[in-house]
Amino acid sequence: MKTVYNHHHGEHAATKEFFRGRLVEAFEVPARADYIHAAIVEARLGELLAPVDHGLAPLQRVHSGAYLRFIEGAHAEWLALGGEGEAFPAVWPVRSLRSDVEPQSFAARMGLYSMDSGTPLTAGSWSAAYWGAQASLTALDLVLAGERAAYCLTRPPGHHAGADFFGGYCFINNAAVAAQAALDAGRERVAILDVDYHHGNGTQAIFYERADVFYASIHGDPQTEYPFFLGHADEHGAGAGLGFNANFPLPSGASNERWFEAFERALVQLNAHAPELLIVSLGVDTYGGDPISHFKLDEPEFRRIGQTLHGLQLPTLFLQEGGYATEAIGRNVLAVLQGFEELV
Ligand code: OKP
Ligand code: ZN
Repeated sequence: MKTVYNHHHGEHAATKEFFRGRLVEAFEVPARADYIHAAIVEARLGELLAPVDHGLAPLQRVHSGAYLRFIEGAHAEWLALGGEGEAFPAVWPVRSLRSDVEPQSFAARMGLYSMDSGTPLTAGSWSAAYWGAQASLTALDLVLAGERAAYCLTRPPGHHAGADFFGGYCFINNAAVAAQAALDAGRERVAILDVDYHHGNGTQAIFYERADVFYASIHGDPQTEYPFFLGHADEHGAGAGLGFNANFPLPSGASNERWFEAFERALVQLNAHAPELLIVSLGVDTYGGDPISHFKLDEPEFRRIGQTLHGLQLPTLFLQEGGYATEAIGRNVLAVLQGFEELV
C-alpha cells in the first residue's frame, strides 16, 4: 500500500494544551507521525509519496471561506497583538449569544471559530493542516485511479473540525474534504467509517443532512467522553440524510468483544448503503495503552480491523486521526494496514 506523507506536519508543534483548566504537555505531537513513518519504512509497507497541491478549492467545498481565511491568518494576528507561542480561545457564542455577526476582536473570533480550548493554534498550524488536506486528496487520487487502498499519514487530525470551527486538535476535516472530492470526481456514494476513540462530530455535522455520504462511528460514549455534545446512538441523520448516520457509542472501558460487536453492526449498515468508496478515519487511540482514551484494543485487534475492512472489497482510503501512545502508534497503525494487505 502506498502512503502519502504530509511532510509539513512538524510545523504544527504545540508544547502545551489546556487540560482540566491547566496547561499540560501537548498529547498531539510531531513524534506521533515520526513513529508511524519509521514503522512504515522499516516494514517496507510501500512507496512514500509527497502530497500534490490541489489548492484551496477542495477545502472550500467543505469549510466556509471566512473560517479558512481566519485560520490561515490567525497566528500572525495573535503575534501582532503581542501574543507569544500558542493561541487559545477563551470565550464562545453559546446559547442566547449571536454567532451570525463576526466581531472584530481576535479573542472573539477565536471563540466564534472553535469548539474548545484544548486545541493550540501555532505558527505552523495552517501549513500543517493545509498540507494534510492535500495529502488526503493525493491519497484519494491514488484510490480513484485504481489502487485498492492508500494511506494518508498526517497530523493534526481532522474529524472534530466542522465547516467553520476547529477543536479536538483538528483544523481541517480531511475525511470530509476527501469524501467531497470523491463526489466531485463522479463517485455517487461514499462511506466514512470512523474508528477513532472519539466521535467525529465535525464529519457527522458536515454530512448530517446529506444522502451521498454515509457516516458511521464507533466511539466512547459522549455522556463521559470527548466531544461530549454529539455522537449519541439516536443521531440517524436528518432531512435527505435521514438513515445516513450511524453512531455506536460504547462505555469507557468497553471490552474488545463489545467493540467488535459494534464494528460488525456498523459494517452491516455500511454495506447496506453499497458505497463505491470507503474512507476510514483511522484513529488508534482505541489502544489499551492510550493516555487519554479508555478502550482496550492491541496489535492483534488492529490487525483484525484491517483484515475485516479488506473483506469489504471496497476501494479504501485510510486517513490518520488520533492515537496518543506515541511509542506504540507506529506498530498499531501498521497492524491495521498490514492486516488489510494480509501480510500476516
Ligand atoms: C482528537 B482525536 C485530553 C483532553 C481531551 C480532546 C481530545 C481530542 C481527540 N487532554 N482533548 O479524536 O483523537
Ligand atoms: Zn481520538
